[in-house]
Amino acid sequence: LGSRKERTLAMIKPDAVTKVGSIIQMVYDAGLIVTKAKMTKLPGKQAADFYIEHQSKSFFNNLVQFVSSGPIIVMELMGDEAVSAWRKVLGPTDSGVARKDAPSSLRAQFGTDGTKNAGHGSDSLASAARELEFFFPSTAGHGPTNTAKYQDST
Ligand code: DGI
Repeated sequence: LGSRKERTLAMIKPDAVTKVGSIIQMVYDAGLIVTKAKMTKLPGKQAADFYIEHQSKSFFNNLVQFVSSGPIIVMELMGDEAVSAWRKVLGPTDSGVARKDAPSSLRAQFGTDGTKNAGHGSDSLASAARELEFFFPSTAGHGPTNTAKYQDST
């Protein structure tokens, strides 16, 4: 009892890519492991697709513009309650709030404000499944249904 292995999708956003060393240290310090990782760039259309649940929000355009503004690093993390464990490492969504409420969190240390907030983590097991498939699509048995998803341009 008590041990529930999960996978989650972690993203280092463009403003924090140069901090990848410190951030991977935070992953392992939290008891999680990195099981997949890649550096890539998200064109605006794919960023909008990734954040589709927020399309009606006032901050949507800023969000999409920001995450597509430069390279990102996406990782599959694994460990006990990885979804909530990684979100605890991230800290509050707004980096200004994070600096007050969780000063050692990733967003407190490496983010700037409510938009430029250094990192992302899936918020549930269901979104983790969707987001991992988005960045690390399983090819076996899926065929053409994968064509709408992110594809590396390299
Ligand atoms: O899961 P989170 O990233 O912590 O937060 P979320 O899923 O509610 O929102 C996704 C991203 O959208 C978040 O990392 C930053 C941006 N965002 C959310 N709420 C606001 C926001 N950006 C601005 N400018 N203002 C907001 O209120």
